[in-house]
Amino acid sequence: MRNYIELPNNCKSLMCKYLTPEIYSELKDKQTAYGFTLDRAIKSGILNPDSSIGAYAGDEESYRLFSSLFDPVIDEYHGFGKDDKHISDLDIEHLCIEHPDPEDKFILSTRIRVGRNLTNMPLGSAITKEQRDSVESQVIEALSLLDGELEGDYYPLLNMPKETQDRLISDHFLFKEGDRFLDAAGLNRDWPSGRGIYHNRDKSFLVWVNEEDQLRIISMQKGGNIAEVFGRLATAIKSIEKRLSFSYNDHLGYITSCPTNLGTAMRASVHISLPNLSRDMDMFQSITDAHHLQIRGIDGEHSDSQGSVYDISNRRRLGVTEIDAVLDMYNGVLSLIKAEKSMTL
Ligand code: ADP
Ligand code: DAR
Repeated sequence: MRNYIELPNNCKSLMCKYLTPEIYSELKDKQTAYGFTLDRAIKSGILNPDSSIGAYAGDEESYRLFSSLFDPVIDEYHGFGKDDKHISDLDIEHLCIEHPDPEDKFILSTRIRVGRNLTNMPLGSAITKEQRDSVESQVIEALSLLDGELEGDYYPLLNMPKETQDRLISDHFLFKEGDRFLDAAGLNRDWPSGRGIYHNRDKSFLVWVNEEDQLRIISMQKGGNIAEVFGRLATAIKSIEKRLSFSYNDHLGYITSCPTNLGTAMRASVHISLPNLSRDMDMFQSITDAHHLQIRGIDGEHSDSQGSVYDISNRRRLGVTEIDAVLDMYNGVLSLIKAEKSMTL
């Protein structure tokens, strides 16, 4: 066991910022009931100095046992203190919004997802192959009971034809493979065993199994009917929660592998075309900053935008409700569309 930690020189992450030699010395010999250690929590950030966060939890206990590191990381990312309480609200009646782009001039598609992990199980970085396969079986069983619009089938990644997998990824339905951050965090161990995707007939409702979190519950469709996408997701979560118990506490909300997803674990996004506004990225960024939004490329995290189409989503996930998170995105999209219209030649 090392008595010190040598952080990478060009390390940009919050983990590097807050992992002082004193905190490393305090935490280095501790391990959770599932045997998860500080060294495993920070491995992704050590091997990937360009990480923004640089640490993953191996279980719910990690956030308590390694709180000297996780608390300042969570506070800086979410603006959420160690004594703050999280409140969840998935009641569709509380989302009073209009269609932001009724003529479908700007918004190509809308997607809202939440991450979930099962209680009484370690998270992906600490889980064993047997436990992960058990999670897959429990989730398949719970999803098989869905009916109506949510009815669908589960497709294991194991033995999935490569062309099927590639098409699902390129069509924005399936997670990518080989993310180096997840790899270094131990989240890709035993790949592809235990991983797969459930979806309904028109792929408007999907569930990823055992990627970064044990479930990513996803509602998505063409166009900008944000209320409809949220309603489908809220209904699905309520149905699935009748059969599965999700890891949650009143401080951190829904427990996730990455601290950025704690709380609501929700990312509400649109793919939106902004050819005029994207000529003034300072103005573009000022609008997204004002509404606590992230700008991403359209092929998932760490991808570049294509042409003038951007993935715009909420950044705040902890200390806000699911309704607040969707409203962050909704209000930001209204402002972006207003700015785009004002710049139309
Ligand atoms: P996550 O929300 O899990 O972080 P990513 O950003 O990695 O997801 O994206 C996962 C997949 O979902 C990618 O293929 C991405 O293109 C797709 N995606 C994300 N948002 C949208 C959207 N609004 N419309 C269509 N596809 C989307
Ligand atoms: N790549 C890791 C995690 C950043 C947030 N994205 C997630 N959780 N997919 C980093 O520290 O940059």
